[in-house]
Amino acid sequence: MSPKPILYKLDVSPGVRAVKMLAHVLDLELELRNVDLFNKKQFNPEYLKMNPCHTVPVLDDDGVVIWDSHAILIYLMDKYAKNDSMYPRDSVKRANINQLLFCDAAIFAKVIAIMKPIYFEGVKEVTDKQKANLEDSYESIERILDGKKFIAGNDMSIADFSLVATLTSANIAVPIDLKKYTNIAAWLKTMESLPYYELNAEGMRIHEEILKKCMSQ
Ligand SMILES: N[C@@H](CCC(=O)N[C@@H](CS)C(=O)NCC(=O)O)C(=O)O
Repeated sequence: MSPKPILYKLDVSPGVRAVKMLAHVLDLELELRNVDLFNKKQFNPEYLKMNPCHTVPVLDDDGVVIWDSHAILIYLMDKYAKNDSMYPRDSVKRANINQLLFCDAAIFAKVIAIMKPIYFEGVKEVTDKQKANLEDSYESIERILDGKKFIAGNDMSIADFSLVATLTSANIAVPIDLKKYTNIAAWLKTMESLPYYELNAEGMRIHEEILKKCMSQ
């Protein structure tokens, strides 16, 4: 029998939370190993050999190493899903989900550009430009969700996991106006009602605590 896939992680990371939610849905047990990003353990030579980009999450599935959360989600679906509803084999449906995963990666980059200076460089504020950048993404997501229950349509997909993790982290730095973005509000409510949503919420709360502490010191 193959060993459990190993997930190198820290729960503050949106990508980690997305992978944990999918693993839960797939009923896939992971061996969880924390990587202490706050003490720069991701720069250890051993870790860099596995992930030259020094980030979490990393999945090691019996020697198959994947170091991007979106790629991990796709891999887990292809390898472990009993049905493909969250990442259909149909090429048009798949292209739609792929573009949403890339959209998530772009929003995530905006979030990290805000968080890193606050976490590591003593910055205390989010600039107007950073706020405007995220607002632009909120507007896009609001438009994408128009007339849909989930981000890719009426079925939940892996893109919902990526985006809910990223947007709930973004919301900590630049609050999402749920009265203005009513489609986002409805979608968040749906996601929050998932029985395993705590896998996102827990890490997000830790993230919020650390961020508030950094900004008030
Ligand atoms: N595109 C990557 C980005 C992952 C990423 O940047 N993770 C952050 C944590 S939220 C990280 O590990 N940062 C540590 C570093 O850059 O050294 C993914 O989706 O997995």
